[in-house]
Amino acid sequence: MSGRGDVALSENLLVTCGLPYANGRAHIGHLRTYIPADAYVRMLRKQGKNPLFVCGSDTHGTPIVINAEQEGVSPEELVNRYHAHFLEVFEAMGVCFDYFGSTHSPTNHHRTHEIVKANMENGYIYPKNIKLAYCPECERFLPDRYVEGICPSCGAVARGDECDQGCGIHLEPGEILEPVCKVCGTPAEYREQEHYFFRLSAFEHFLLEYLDGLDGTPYAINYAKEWVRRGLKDWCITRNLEWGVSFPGRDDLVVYVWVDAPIGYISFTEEWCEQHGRDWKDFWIRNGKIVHFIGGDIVYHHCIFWPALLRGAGYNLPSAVVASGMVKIEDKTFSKSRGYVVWVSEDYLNAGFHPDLLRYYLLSYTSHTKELNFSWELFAEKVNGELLASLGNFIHRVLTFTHRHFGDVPSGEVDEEILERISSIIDDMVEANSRYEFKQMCDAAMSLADFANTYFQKSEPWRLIKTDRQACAHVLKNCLQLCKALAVLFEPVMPHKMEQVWAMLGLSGSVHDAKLEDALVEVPAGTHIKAPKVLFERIEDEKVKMLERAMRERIKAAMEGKKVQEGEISYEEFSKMDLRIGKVIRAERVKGASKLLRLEVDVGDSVRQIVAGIANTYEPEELVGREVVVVVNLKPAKIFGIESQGMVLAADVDGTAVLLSPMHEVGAGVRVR
Ligand code: B3M
Ligand code: ZN
Repeated sequence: MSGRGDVALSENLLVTCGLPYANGRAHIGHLRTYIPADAYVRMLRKQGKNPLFVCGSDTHGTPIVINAEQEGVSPEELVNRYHAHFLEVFEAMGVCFDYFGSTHSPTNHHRTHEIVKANMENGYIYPKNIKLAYCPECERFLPDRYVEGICPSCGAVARGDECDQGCGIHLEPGEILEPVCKVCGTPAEYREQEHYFFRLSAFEHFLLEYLDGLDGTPYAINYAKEWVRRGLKDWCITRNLEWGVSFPGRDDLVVYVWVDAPIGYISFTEEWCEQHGRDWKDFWIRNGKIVHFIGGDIVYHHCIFWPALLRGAGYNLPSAVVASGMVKIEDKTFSKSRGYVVWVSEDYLNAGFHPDLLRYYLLSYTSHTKELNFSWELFAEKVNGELLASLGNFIHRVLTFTHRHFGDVPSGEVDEEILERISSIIDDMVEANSRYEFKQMCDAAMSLADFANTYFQKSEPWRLIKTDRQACAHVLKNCLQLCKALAVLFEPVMPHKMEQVWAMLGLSGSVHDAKLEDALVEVPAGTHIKAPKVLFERIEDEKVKMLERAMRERIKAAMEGKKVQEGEISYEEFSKMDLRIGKVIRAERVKGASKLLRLEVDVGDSVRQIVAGIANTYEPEELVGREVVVVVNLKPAKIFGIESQGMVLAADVDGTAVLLSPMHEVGAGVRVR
């Protein structure tokens, strides 16, 4: 991390990034948030605004406990391993956090207790008895991902805390139907237990006002307002786990991970301030300006739950939430399990690519809130077509020509026109950065490189050197100033490469410490210019093809693996399913379950009662008399307290169920093959 402790922090400005879960390796999805946040901070530092930039490992929660159990290590060993991994990746990628902590630190345990106790004293956290899934075999309660079952809302298979394969809703403990223990497969029972709830419903009015004044990416903030308007449910904020931050006064319960994780932002501030003689309360109790950079999938937590928790304890509130768009790989939805992923170390750095090339791609590809597609072909095009052809080409030609014909930087004044151009680009970049529009920031800097190439080409120094050495020197003076300006302006985007340019210009100090106005300070006459090194290497087609092949092979392997995991079935196994045509004779809504209908279906030899998650697509009356396809030998199951004696088959069109029906009437009970 950057050793900037001695630099005075301005206006108690704090910038954070969403904390990476310490249970998996770094991938391009992480960088989608971290690189823009880093560029944002670097740009502020170039304006003399020195924010404190913190992040840290998110070390609690059921996924980590389950992963550790599967790997046969302790959760502590697992999180320490990935904490070190992320530190390495951030170092390599030039992400210059001032501090990268861990939510398992004593400071975070303490701060979490303080904030939970303050909310309890203010009446925002209260105990309540709820029914929880319990495994009689493992003799333990089953929080979150320890349990699987049926989503009460759409009937899909769901996890304890989220209907991740169906309608996507967040499930509170005790809501999932037909719970089964994920560890041993035993059907779980429901047992009463006292847990603690955060009174989120009490903050609706406050949140609507707060969100009206919140800065950041409008799309995310409007989303949050919509959720508040729909009404907020209180959150169960305790879990039956050993690993985590204990709930004050209850050593059998830990706080839900989304309580102690954001509190990590405060704890990391505290830990940095402790080391640098500052007061963390300047940021989190008094008038700090706090900017959270997050992925687009955790807006709810950062715009609703987190400000309410802070408010309930009397802390300062975030000033901005900057949510990045999601990532696609080769135009497919990002998916580690299906192989649509780019691992930062394994796939990128180990392939020999310079970190700054990927930084440039991520920042310049699209607007921060839009979806970013990564493909090796597009990556090569941007490197070869923009970095090498424009920025690298200009700098290399100017330094080579100066080295060959003058050796040192010529004396003389830089043209006013050149300085004005640089100044206007600086204004454009500062303005784009303030709106979190990093593509516009990159494009402005790249437009200076294009201007510089055109100026060099039009001035024809190779002709002037033969006819008017003085005039040639003057052109080079202007071009060297443009090289310096490009180094300063591109530093937030490509810090390593621009440090090289700074050194090739023979400039003292570091480009990291240069302020924007230094772009206008003359490159001192007489500075010796050595023969320059090539700044950007071309990415050859065969390398792209090799990388694309590796990606395809991984996707194929993942698919094979998935098939084996899901279990390919033989015809014999398929024929065990008894599929019949059924005629709907009665249909009605299920009270209290917006997505469920109760049907009575004649399947030839009997009338079956079937509960189906199709209430969003069909009115009950329109189904009576219709023929449908029914799985008649499915084990009966209780859904919303009603015994369902089979399943009607439907196509899932983006979450909407469309019933299957024979091409023409065939009669109830006919077999389907
Ligand atoms: N660890 C990662 C995620 O859901 C989660 C972020 C915590 S930020 C306080 O993106
Ligand atoms: Zn079990």
